[in-house]
This record gives sequence, C-alpha cells and structure tokens, in this order.
Amino acid sequence: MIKIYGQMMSRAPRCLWLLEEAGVPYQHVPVNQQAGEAQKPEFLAINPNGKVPALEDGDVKLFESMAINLYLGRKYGKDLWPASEADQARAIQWSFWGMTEIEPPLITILVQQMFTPDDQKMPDRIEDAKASLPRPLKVLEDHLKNRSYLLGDKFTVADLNLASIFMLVNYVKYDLSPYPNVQKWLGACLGRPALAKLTQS
Ligand SMILES: N[C@@H](CCC(=O)N[C@@H](CS)C(=O)NCC(=O)O)C(=O)O
Repeated sequence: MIKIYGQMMSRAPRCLWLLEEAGVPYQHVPVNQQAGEAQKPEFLAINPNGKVPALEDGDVKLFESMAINLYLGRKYGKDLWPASEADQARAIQWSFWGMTEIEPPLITILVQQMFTPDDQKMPDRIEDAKASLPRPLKVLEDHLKNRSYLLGDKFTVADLNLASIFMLVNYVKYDLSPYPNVQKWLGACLGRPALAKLTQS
C-alpha cells in the first residue's frame, strides 16, 4: 500500500490530492512534527531530512513533494500523466517553476504574516516577496490566455502541482485580480471533486 507521511497542515496534501485524483488506494500517515516525530529514527529512515511529505511505495522511498507527485503521476496517474515526452517535460518545467518562482515568496509572506511574532516581523521581507511575484505571474497569465490548463484543455499533474502551490495565495490573501486567467485556472483546479473529498475527509 502506498503511504504518504505528513500532517494536513503541510505540503503532504498535494500528494494526497494526486492519489485522490488517481483513485488508487493509499494510507495517509500523519506525522506530529510538533511532538518531534519527524526527527525520530523510524521517520528519518524514510526521509533523512526529517521533513514532510515523504512517500513509501513498496521499496521506493521518496522525499520532495513535487518529485513524489511526478513519480505517482507517471506510475498511477492515467490521464494526469501527459502522453508526449514534450508535455511530460513541460509538466516537470511547471513544477520546478512553481517551486522556484512562486513558492518561496508565498512562503516568506506566510511565515511573516502567520508565524512570526509581532516584535520580530520584518515588513520589508513581505514587500520584497510581493514585489517578486508580478513578473512570473504575468508569464502564467499570458500562458493561460489561450488554454484552460497548463498543457492544453486537460487537467494534468502539471496543474495539480502548480495549483497546490497557489493554494497559499488564499492563506496570505495575495490579490490575483490583475491576473484573471490565473484566477480562472486556479478556480477550476481547486474546484475539483478529488480535492473536495480530501478536504472534507
Ligand atoms: N521542498 C520540500 C519542502 C519540505 C518541507 O519543508 N516540509 C515542511 C512541512 S510543509 C517541514 O517538514 N518542515 C519542518 C522542518 O523544516 O524541520 C517539499 O516540497 O517537499
């Protein structure tokens, strides 16, 4: 049985979302990081970084949420996995792009807004992070001008991976209204029944 380790308040749901989309059986193993469970030898044997999410699928152990999803998408994803090599490469491209261009500033804003005590907040960090977003967002906005999803007219692992990063926008209340194509795409991704099933469970 496929196992995904990590609490719901972490990046683990992006892997659980993929498995819900794929409709394959899996076991969700919450890891209580506050209680130090991610630093215990049993967990470090699965992910030596002591972070979540992590995957176990038979003999395969993986860390890094995007790598886990690309593995799961390819092995179990059926329609989630693009057919052509070029589209598979584009799915990897958008996953890396999300992790490097979009996730770091959103995480900076999140940490500053929600997890930093008032007397330690650094407003400049939020401003710098916000200032770095319009450039990549314009790229995505233009890309989505003539297509519903990243690779065309079908939802794939590329959309799932990138939308799972963009979910943070709702927490940090970043205004996406200057990017209507991005808003529409994100709404379509986050409105998927598989995701609703996960968040309601
Ligand atoms: N790039 C990694 C990030 C993993 C990560 O930082 N996970 C957080 C929870 S979402 C964590 O376990 N943090 C605990 C720590 O930094 O010790 C991924 O996408 O899987």
